[in-house]
Amino acid sequence: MKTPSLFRLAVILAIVVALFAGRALAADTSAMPAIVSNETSTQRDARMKWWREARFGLFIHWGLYAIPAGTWQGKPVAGIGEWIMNRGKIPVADYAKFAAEFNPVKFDADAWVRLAQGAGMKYIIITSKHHDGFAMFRSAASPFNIYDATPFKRDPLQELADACRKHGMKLGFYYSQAQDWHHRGGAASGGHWDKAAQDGDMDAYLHDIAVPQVKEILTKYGPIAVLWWDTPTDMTRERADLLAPLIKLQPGLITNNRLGGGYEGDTETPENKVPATGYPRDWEACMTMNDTWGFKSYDDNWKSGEKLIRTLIDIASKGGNYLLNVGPTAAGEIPAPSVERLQQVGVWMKRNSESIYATTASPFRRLEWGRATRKSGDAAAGRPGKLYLNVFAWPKDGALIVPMRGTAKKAYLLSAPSVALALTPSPAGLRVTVPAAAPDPISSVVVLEVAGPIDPLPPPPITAGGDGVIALGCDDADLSGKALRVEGNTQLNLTGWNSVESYAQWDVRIERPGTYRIAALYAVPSGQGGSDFNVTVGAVSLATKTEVTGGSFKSVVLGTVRVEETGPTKVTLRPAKISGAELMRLRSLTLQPVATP
Ligand code: JFZ
Repeated sequence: MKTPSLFRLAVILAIVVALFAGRALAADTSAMPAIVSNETSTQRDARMKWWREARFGLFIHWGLYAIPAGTWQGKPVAGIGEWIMNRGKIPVADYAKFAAEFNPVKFDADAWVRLAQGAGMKYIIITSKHHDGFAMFRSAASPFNIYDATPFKRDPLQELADACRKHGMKLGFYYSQAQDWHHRGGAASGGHWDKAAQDGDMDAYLHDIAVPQVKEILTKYGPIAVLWWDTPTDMTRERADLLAPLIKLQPGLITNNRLGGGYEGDTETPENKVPATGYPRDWEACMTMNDTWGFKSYDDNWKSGEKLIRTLIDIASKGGNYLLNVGPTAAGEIPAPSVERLQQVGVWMKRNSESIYATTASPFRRLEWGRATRKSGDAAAGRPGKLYLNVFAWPKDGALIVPMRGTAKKAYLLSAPSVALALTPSPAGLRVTVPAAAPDPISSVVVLEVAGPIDPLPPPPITAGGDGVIALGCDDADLSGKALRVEGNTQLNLTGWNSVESYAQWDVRIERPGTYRIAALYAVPSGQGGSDFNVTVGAVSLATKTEVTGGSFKSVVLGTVRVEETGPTKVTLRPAKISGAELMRLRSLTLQPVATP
C-alpha cells in the first residue's frame, strides 16, 4: 500500500526537526522511526530510473592526500594515494599539518561539472570525507575540515552543489562511515598505528562525528542523489542502525552495498574490474583512470581513451553503470591526462551515446566482434525495439554476423541512419552487410530495429581442442539457480553455488567415443569440503565429493567415464549435498581422452 504522501512528509519533517535536536536524538536512535523499507518494486524502479538510464558518472577523490601526493619524508609510498596516511603510518599530528598547506585556489566547480557533462557523464560522486578523516566541507562536527583548518576558507561541496544544480548534473557524496584515521575511535583497516591519538571508542566516534556529518552532507547542500558509503570496517548491525535511518533525509536517495551491518543498499560496487556477466541487481563498476584514486604526482599509468570507451560499452552491455574516477591536485585542478581522456570519451559519446543511455544488457552471451545493448520498443507509440551493436573488430569481408534467429525490420549505422544496410538471415545468424571501412576506430555502432524479442542462437557446442581435450570454461556454461553466477575479471569462476537446485551445464559435441578422465579446477576453503556432487556426460554419471583446496584453485581429477555416443550432448555438474557455505568456486572442467590399453 502506498503510504499517503502527507504522512511521508510528516515523517520526514519529524526526522528533520528531530535531527536538528542534535545529540539527544543521535544518542537515542530508538526515537528514530525504524527504517523498514516498504517500497514496492514500482516505487523502487521509479527511484532508480534516472540512475539506470545514466549509465555513466564521475568519481572524484579529492582531499588532503593531494598535498603529499604519494610521497612522505622524501620517499614514495606504495599503493593508492588517498591511503598514504595508513600505508606511510603517518602520525595523526604530522598528517594534520598538511591542512595548513591546503589552498586549492584553482578549484573551479563549474569547469569540473562542464568537463563531466562534456564526457557524457550524468552524475558526480565526490569524497566528502575519506578515511583520513578530513572533511571536504564546512562541518560543525569537527574543525578538521577544509573551511576551518585551511587557508582556503571555502566549501567546495557547496560550490559543486551549486554548479551541478546550474547544469542539471546529479550530485552524490562518498562518505567513509567507519574508517577515520584522524578522530579518536575511528576504525582503521590494518589497525591503528598512532594508538595514542587514534585509540578510542568507535561508538563515541559514530555519535560525535559520523552521524552528525552524514546529517550535514544530507541536509546542507540541497538535493543529493547518491550516498556512497565505503569500507564497513568494524561496522556491526547496531552501529549501522545509527546511520541507515539518515538516508530518509533525502527522498529518492540511492545508496550502495558498503554501509555494513547487513544493509545491502541499492547497488553492487565491483571495483576496478568489469564482471564477466552482470549482477542480478543494479551494479556500478568504479574505476581509476591510472592506478590511484587520490592524486599521486608520479602515477602516469593512464588507461587509453580507447580502453575507457570500450570499458563503458562493456559495462553497459552487462547492464551496469561506469563510475570513472579523477584525482584532483592540491591546487584544485584535474590532471591534464584525465582531462584529455574525458574529452576523448566525450567526442565518442557525442556521436554514440544513444547506444549507452537508457539501454539494457545484451541478449547475447558473447560476441566475437564487440558488445550489444538494447532498448525495448513501444508498439503503441510506433517506436521499434532497437539492438545497438558496438563493433570493436570491424569485419574485413563486409559481413557482420549477429548470432540470432530471424531478421530485423531494418539496419543502419548510427552515424548514417538514412542508409539502410542489407540483411540476410543465415544458419550462423543474421548477416548485416556493412561498408568496408569502420565509421569509428574505437567502436562503430550498427543499429538493428526489431519488432519482437531477440532470439539469440545458442553458442556452438564445445568440441575437443587439437590435444583432444574438451575444455569447459565457467563462462561457457548455462547456469541454473538464482545465486549461481560468473565472477572475476581475467580469472573467472562460478560463485554462489549454495543450493542443490543450482547446476551448470555445457553443450558439447563428442567426436570420439572412449574413456575420458574428468578433472575440475576449483577452490574449496578449509572446513567446507566433503560436499557430494555429480558430473554427467550424456547418460553417464560420475559421483564424487569436493576436496578442500585451502581456498586456492587446484585441479582435481574426479574420475573417468566411458562415452559410447558421439555427437551433441550435455555435460552437467550438479550438487547432491552441500556441506559448506557453497559447493565450490569452479573455474573449469576438462574431459581428457584416456588411451585404452
Ligand atoms: C575503497 C577505499 O579504501 C579506496 O580508498 C577508494 O575510495 C575505493 C573506491 O574504495 O577501497 C576498496 C573498498 C572495497 C574493496 C576494495 C577496495 N573491496 O571490497 O574489495
